Amino acid sequence: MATACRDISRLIAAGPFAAPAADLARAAHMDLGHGDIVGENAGGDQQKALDLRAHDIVVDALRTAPVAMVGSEEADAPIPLASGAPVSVAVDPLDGSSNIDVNMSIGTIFSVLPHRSWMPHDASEAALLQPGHRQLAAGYATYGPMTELVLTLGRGTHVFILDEAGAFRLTGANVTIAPQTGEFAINASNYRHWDAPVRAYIDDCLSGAEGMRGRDFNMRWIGSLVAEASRILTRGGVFLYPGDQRDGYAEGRLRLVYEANPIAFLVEQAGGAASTGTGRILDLVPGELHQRVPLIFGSRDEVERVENYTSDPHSLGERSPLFGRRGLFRA
Ligand code: AFP
Repeated sequence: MATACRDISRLIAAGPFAAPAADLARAAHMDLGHGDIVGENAGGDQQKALDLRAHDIVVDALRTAPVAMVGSEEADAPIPLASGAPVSVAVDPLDGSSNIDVNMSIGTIFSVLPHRSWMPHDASEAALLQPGHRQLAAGYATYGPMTELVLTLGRGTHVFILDEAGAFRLTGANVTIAPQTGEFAINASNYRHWDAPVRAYIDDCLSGAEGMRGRDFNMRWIGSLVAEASRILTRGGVFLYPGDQRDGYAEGRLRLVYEANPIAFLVEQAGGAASTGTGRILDLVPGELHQRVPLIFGSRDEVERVENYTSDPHSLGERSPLFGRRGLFRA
């Protein structure tokens, strides 16, 4: 995966000057700009040329490793590789592709699972449908001002930066997320579609020091999960992509197997929390490879507060509608 991430980093950095690939598969994509739309994936998301190039690079790299199969956001069904190998990999080869054309940080997210050999060949997808707490490793690369690789093997979360020679060098061992935060990340344009608990939580953050939280909050939204995760690992914060009332968004936008699970593993190993809003992400048993899931992760105390807004509606009542900036009385 490190080799693949290094090669994807170089491809992205080359932008419109990327050299044609050696093999036909990539060349077929190479006459397009990174951000050109070339199709649609299993989940109905637009596929850009770079999505497919990154997918090709990852699969090619995994063919040289002891990997039984790979499940990719860019392929409807898992791809069988080395029969009898001990692990399987689930991957989002390029996350944040809506940021390609505007030169914003994007990334690759991966999850490593123990491979379970299944008798019926057509059950191969089932081998990837394991709860996230069974992951052996997880990581992501962020292709930004620096190319970083954030990795866990189940003993802490560690940060590596790609150097000029093409090696990932450890720059942060056992990074931790502060349990409290004053910064939230959510796409606020969806406010009218959120359920009441999410609206109440964000309202309270926006009410700031005059409101029930008694402190001001800052907001960030990059539109790239890996960039948000790196910021939260660095300075704390809480990320929310809840389910909402829009068609197709009842379970949010992010994918459980190759986005939420690896991020959740990394975040928990750094002392943070990752939830659907009502339960731990890593306890979920996936029903299918490309299923979506609501995702709230980051500073543990803040994730638990969001869960409380959902599980304890009475907590919504703590905030008297009669007091506060918009109430009848000034507190
Ligand atoms: P794309 O890969 O389609 O750009 O989606 C990126 C993403 O899955 C995740 O990285 C972002 O946090 C989230 O979607 C942004 O979603 P919105 O565009 O709805 O804000």
